[in-house]
Amino acid sequence: MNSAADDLRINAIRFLAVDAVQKANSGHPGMPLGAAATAYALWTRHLRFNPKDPAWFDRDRFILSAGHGSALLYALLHLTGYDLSIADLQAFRQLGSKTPGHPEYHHTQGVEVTTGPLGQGFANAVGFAIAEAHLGAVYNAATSIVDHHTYVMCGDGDLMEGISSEAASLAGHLGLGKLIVLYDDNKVSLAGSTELTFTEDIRERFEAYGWQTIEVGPDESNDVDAIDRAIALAKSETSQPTLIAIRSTIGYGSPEAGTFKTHGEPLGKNMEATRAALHWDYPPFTVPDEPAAFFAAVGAKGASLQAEWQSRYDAWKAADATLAAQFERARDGKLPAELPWPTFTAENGSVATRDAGGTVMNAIAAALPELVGGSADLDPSTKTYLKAGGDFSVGNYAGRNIHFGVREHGMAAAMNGIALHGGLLPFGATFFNFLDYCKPAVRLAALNKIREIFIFTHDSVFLGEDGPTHQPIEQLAMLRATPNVIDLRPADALETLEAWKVAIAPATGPSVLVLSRQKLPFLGERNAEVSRGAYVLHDPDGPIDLILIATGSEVSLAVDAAKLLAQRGTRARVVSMPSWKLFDLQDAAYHDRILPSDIKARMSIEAGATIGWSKYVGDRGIAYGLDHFGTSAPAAQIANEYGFTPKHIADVAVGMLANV
Ligand SMILES: Cc1ncc(C[n+]2csc(CCOP(=O)(O)OP(=O)(O)O)c2C)c(N)n1
Ligand SMILES: [Mg+2]
Repeated sequence: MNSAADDLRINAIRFLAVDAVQKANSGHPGMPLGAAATAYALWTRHLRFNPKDPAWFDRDRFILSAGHGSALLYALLHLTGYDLSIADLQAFRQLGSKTPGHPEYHHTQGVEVTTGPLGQGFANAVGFAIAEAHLGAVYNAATSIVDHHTYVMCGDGDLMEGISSEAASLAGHLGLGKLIVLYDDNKVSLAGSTELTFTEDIRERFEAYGWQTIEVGPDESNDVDAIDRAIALAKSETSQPTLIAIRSTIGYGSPEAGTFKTHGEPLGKNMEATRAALHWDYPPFTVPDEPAAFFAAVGAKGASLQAEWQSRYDAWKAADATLAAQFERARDGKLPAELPWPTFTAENGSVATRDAGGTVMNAIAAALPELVGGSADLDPSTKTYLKAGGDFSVGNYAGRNIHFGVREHGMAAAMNGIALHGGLLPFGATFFNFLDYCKPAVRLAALNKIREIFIFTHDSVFLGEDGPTHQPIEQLAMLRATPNVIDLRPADALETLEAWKVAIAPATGPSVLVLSRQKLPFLGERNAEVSRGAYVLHDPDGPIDLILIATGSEVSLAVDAAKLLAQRGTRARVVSMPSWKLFDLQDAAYHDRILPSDIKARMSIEAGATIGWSKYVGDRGIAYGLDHFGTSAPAAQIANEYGFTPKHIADVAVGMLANV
């Protein structure tokens, strides 16, 4: 049984949330009404946070995976003293407000990660917990400076999404004991009862993954002490993640409680009845004095929690200034002044860019300890294993190679969590075609403006025999169309090195390295200006007749075609364009220097979808690519079949010249 004070405070959360939804005439009241007691127990009795310093490094992380319940989170942030006013709540879902429809990382203090696409927050949380475990193993010494929990609130929808299975399986395997999921088990989702869709035994499912599971029954779902006990039990289990299933009632208090009708519509005509049922006699957006003072005190406790940590931190820092300097540099997202970059010369011969990438990563790894990551069971192929890094595993959380298993989506979402936790720079690798298996998380990395590195190898039909199921066609176009993503498709080992320099730099979104399976010739010692997106690789003697623009493995093909053209008396410039996004960021003068506006005969060459290339080749030019699926055959046969040969390219270019 709750005290009257507890009930009043829980109602304060509930009604701030539903009043915000009502005023916006848009949003989701059901989840906040049903899950407020859970949130209350967690936030007032367990969560360690400091509203006055939302970036306190050792705070517990709270992730609302059920992002549609944003009003619940905003109510908690307001009440506990974050920078979120009643006016902000009243501006819920309005243009430019701090209270967007779903929680957005860059908009609202206290929001750890943007959520809304169901399942993502759950999988992000696994990354947060990985980061905590790794940093603790690396940096904690006599004193622990990284020692906190990752809490998630999720709903049925999160656990229905496939990504939660990947992430939960990984978390169980890795024994992430400080990960605690509060599952709002209300047996209703947007369109109806879960009887329609979702009837497996969730606890058995999670136990099979290696989780501890706890249930808070229907009679206890608003009982603060019962929820409190469950959380305490979850914390006491340190070798397994915990799922607490709280058998709650969606829309609690509303005449339509327990039905999907409360999920995503303002209470409207049911508002008065809901207020009456929960004995809430206050006008909209009113917080009575006692709850206001109570929540303020809970928030204020954060300052002393942080101060206590700070004194431990100071002692830790004094004991090992070098380690502390490394920690703080990585925490602040800064790079070392110098890194031991490898060099590539003609003597290296032909090198697949995936191999060059592996060489670069391994060369800088020791000097860049924040670089952690892995692949979706492909590192022998993606060449992304850090040879001296050790494996992140139970008993060795200091390991830097994370074996994500065949779980691309879970991998990418976990990377987002690792990056947003702070202190680390994650990478993740798979075949380029399997970008499709992690696209939703890549998109959120872009929306969150996360600095992290995706490494996609086997980047075109020239991967050969595995055939069209594995050969990417439309993936480059998709990445280039995604805001904030930096596309990088280097042409040789030297460009791969330069691409890595771009990728680790503090950026406004993820970098994507698109690398070849096949060997590519060294294109000469030069200033490979990957950071400017495109540069002139080769210029003919005398005035330019036409420009060949190519990316990645097609750049050497363009060079060979230019040589053939020269023999025929046609003077071709070759532009290597490893990144559209970076080129587009350059000024008009640079654009005109690389692609002079008076030269209309321009041909792009790329073994992928041609959509978008017209912006560089213009309406007189030709975009040469692949607007169909590939085929299973050795790469040389594929090149012949699709006309990716110097002779054919030269012929097409000459034909273009005739028509300009
Ligand atoms: C990937 C994805 N698919 C669909 C939706 C749309 N959607 C938002 S909430 C929801 C139902 C979620 O059900 P549940 O998690 O049980 O939340 P509850 O209704 O209990 O609040 C759906 C389908 C979404 N946000 N993300
Ligand atoms: Mg539900």
